[in-house]
Amino acid sequence: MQRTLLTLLLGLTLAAPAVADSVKVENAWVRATAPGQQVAGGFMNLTADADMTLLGGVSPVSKAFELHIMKMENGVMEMRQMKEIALPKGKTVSLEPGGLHVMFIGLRGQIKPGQKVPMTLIVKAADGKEQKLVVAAEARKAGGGHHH
Ligand SMILES: [Cu+2]
Repeated sequence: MQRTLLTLLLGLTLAAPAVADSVKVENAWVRATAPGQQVAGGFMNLTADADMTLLGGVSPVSKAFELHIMKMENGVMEMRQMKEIALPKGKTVSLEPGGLHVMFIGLRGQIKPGQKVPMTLIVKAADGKEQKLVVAAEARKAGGGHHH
């Protein structure tokens, strides 16, 4: 009996560091939309405490959720879909206008300034296990996002 308990406790202690792999999400916001608009961009800063990967996500506000990047191609700004976004240990990855972002596609309704936009990000931890990250982003006016 005692031995079983000890094994169990040791097991829990050893398992603990794997659970510590996490991603800090800061300054999450979504660009508010005009009525009838079909897509919206989402932005945030992501800092992982281990080498992790952002795989995608879901949100109740849209039918689809994609990872995108804006890139200059032959003098034209183009948007490309990304299969995943690497989150290197300790480095803040900025999703911001003109660069990496998440995109809500097939909006179920208008996103108004001040509205909270829920989403669940799916990240792959250093140990290969997938984790869900619940994020509540605030909708801001189109002109409200300043470039730094
Ligand atoms: Cu996009």
